[in-house]
Amino acid sequence: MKKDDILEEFFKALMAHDDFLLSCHISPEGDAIGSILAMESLLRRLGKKTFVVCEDPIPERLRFLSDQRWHLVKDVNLSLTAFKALVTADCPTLDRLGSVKELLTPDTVIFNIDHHISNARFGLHNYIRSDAAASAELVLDIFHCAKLPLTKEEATNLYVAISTDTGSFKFSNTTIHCHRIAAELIGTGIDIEKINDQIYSTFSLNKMNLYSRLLGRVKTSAKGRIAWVGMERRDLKHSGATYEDTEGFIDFLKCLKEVRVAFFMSEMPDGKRVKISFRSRGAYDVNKIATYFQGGGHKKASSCILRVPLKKAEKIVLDRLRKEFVFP
Ligand SMILES: [Mn+2]
Repeated sequence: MKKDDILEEFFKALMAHDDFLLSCHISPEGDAIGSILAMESLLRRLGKKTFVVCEDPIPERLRFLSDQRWHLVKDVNLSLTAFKALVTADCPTLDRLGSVKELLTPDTVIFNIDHHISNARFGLHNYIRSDAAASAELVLDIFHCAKLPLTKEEATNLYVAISTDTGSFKFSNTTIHCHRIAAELIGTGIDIEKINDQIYSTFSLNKMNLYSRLLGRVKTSAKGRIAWVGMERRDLKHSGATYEDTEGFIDFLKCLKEVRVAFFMSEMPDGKRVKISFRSRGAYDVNKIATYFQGGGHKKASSCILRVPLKKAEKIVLDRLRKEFVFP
């Protein structure tokens, strides 16, 4: 089926339902949040009953998006019988919904909107395009289908989604189409200076202090082609920073001139697991590394979790990188 036919059919199926639960993956980021909030608004404007529920809250730096509609699964007593349909966005598997998955019944009709190449196509209706830089591109397609002009709030949600998934229109997934979409969104009159400042350039002093500790500890190998930092729980305690504050540190680490692969290891709250984020430059596919450790993501940005102490995680990851990649 052609892309347009798939979209039309997806939209038609959506319109056949009246009540929607909307959700995305645990630890939601810009694309998941922006896509779900815009989708919720679209369905509501079309006269549908909607309810957004997620395992985790919107992170602090994205709290300027309208979060009054964002409900945590632990706070709501949902008898799902009222909701016959579920819309997911940016969620590659049902397991990534976390405890929201437990709200589903065998009869729940699932609408799955995503751009992950690894998407498990778990929906009865799937609108998946791995050529899209963000799931929000697909949500915008649905707006076009509905022939609804975007409100400023919806445009802000979609702009944040695409901006964050393309690293502020800098990653290699940024296409002409992304810029055309950005132009359409900016055309609604959204304040991109304010949005960008809030997403990328607003640090607390505690976050600065955390970065300062971590930057004093950068390690490199393979003539600087690999760079990494390990963060212990006590780094957060000493700096007063939060896990959320560590987001973006990996992109900073990748700035090192010679680096081809950078990784950031973060000791998790239980002290028993380590979350590892990868970034790469050039042809190095770090999705392969993350997938090897049962994680995932994209070619140049991925992550996984290892159930070992920090020191051991460092050794395991370095061994894998040296096995998988040849560094000039
Ligand atoms: Mn995404």
